[in-house]
Amino acid sequence: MIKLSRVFALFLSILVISLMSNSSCNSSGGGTSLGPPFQNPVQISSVNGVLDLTFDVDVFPGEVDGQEFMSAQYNGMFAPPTLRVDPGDTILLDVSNLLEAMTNVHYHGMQVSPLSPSDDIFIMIPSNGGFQYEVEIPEDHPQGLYYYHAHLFGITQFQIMSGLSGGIIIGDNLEPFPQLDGITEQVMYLKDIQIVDGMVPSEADIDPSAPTNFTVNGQTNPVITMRPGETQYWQFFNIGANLYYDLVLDGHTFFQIERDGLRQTRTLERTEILMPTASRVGVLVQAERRGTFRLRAREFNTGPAGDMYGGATLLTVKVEGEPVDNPIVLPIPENEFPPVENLCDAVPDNKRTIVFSETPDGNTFFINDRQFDPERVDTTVTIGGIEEWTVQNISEELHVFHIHQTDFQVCEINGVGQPFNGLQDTINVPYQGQGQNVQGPGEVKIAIDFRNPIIEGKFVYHCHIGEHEDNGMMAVIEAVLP
Ligand SMILES: [Cu+2]
Repeated sequence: MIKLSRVFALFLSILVISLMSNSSCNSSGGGTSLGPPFQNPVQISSVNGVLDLTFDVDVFPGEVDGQEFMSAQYNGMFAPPTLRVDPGDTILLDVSNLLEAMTNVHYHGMQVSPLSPSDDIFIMIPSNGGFQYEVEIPEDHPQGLYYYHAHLFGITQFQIMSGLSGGIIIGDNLEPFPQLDGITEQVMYLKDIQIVDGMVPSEADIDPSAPTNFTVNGQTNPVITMRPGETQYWQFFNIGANLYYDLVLDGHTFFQIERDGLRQTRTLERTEILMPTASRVGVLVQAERRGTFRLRAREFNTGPAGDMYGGATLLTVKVEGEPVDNPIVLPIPENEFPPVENLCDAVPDNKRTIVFSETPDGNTFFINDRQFDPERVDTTVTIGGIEEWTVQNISEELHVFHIHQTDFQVCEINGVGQPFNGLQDTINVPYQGQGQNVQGPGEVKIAIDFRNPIIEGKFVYHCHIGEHEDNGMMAVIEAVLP
């Protein structure tokens, strides 16, 4: 939602853009000039089953596309390390909070205990305080793309935009596919940052529609070089505060094999991938022919009461040199994918309806007519079952449903049955009246797995658009043993 206080600034910036003949403004296709060679974030791997690290959370200097800024970061990195762990490992994360505000860390998508000192988002680390997280990853944990981020109600949007989010990769998602042995794997953090007077605007002043700086791993339009016929595995992490990414790679098809830390049931061939806030997607990319190709986030509108994100070039692929001998044959045959249980086929143990709504000014957000209250339990589930939840959106902008500690399968969108592609932990919920033949609320029907006893305790489900979550669109769920 565009805040009125921002409209004038937006008008001015549009005026400036239109006056600049050779603009490379960030909100209008930014980074049109080629950036530096692409760099993966630093990786830190577990040793002997333990990943032991310390994060100093403080205000550090940063630089994006030639603009210097100061923002809250982990160890001085806007694109902090990718944590590499295996099922059965333990993450020991010692957080030292040197900010003036409180903070905490959530382990997004991971099926781990929500109890302290594990993935407990009710922990609030005070200014000049510290906390030692100990997150035990079960031996049977799915392998794929997860992430860590600040999750402190009321300032999550601000802290994530400042830089407090980074990737976690569990195990080896390519392991079932021997033909992919040894291919180049790239980590791509999709993060944007708004900079005003050398700082991220305050929580109240961030407007998701305002001009922003799109980055990949903190770089602006970095360049990846590939040989004709070469196949790479690109791991997209949408770990920014608010934005959807509607991704295209000019002249190429994405061969999607993973979503939200979970292998798909088969290769999904896509010319476009819509990544809601907080989603992760793993794709195989095969360089088609010599040339220069752009990975772009297309302009995206979240609805009549929503936001408009300008498009941007995220990175550029230069395909050059000698063609590779014997390119890998894509897509991967369906029978090579390990089987996944179809949760939509199960008879649900319980059915619930969750309603997302907001005030007409778009500044206050609700789930089932209530704003978030950490002291109240909104939903109690009995561990051991699969539940069918109907998530309704009666507002005129999109929302992103996310639940902690578990995953779900999308069974229907606006009453239309969905193909079984696998499980996920984020889903876009259409807005009211979206689509040609749809009257009434946007509606997504999902089957959620509540069988793993490790989820015992209190956690949350919410809209993962930071602005909405911070302004009330979050609820407490308690999973109890029967
Ligand atoms: Cu929302």
